[in-house]
Amino acid sequence: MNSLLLLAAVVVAGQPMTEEPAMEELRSAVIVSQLSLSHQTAVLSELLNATREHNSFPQGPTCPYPYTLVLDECFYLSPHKVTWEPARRHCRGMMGDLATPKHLYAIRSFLLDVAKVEEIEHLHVYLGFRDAGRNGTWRWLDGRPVDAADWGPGEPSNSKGNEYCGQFRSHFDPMLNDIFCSTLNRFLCQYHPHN
Ligand SMILES: [Ca+2]
Repeated sequence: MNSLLLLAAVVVAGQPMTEEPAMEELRSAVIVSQLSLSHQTAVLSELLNATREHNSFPQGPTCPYPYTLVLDECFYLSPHKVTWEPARRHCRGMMGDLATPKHLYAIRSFLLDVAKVEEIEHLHVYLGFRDAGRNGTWRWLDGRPVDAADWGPGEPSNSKGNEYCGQFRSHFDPMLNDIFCSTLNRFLCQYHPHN
């Protein structure tokens, strides 16, 4: 034990005095480096949390102009009135078709909002459904049958035997109506980027 202490004393005594400031500098550098690492770890941890938070609210789809996003689909409401076929041609000319919305009540909300902004009571618009065979079989343009529960009160009425085009009435509940294809209506297009 004594010889160890003696050896330590010799070693310490043998250190040139000039090395002590160097050791201090080294110690300081190590401490600074540790602090820096600790700071970087904290910053990285914050970034990781922010990324997790961002990913839990992923950015939804967006719509190209002049379409508007309603839930996860893109729609365009015409300001002018035309008959059903020109309405469809217009929609197909803008990378879409007459609308075949998945959520009719979201469309109702959208149209009621538009009506409020335009200071009108309600909106009648063409949508993408019809009785193409004129035999009472109503389908959306995407092939789905029209749900019987979506027809307005007393509809489809097929007045005078020739209402073959689909209309949406924002102030009715449910909203769908069959109407003459030659009626002038505003219309709702839906964006289909792969059409
Ligand atoms: Ca009708």
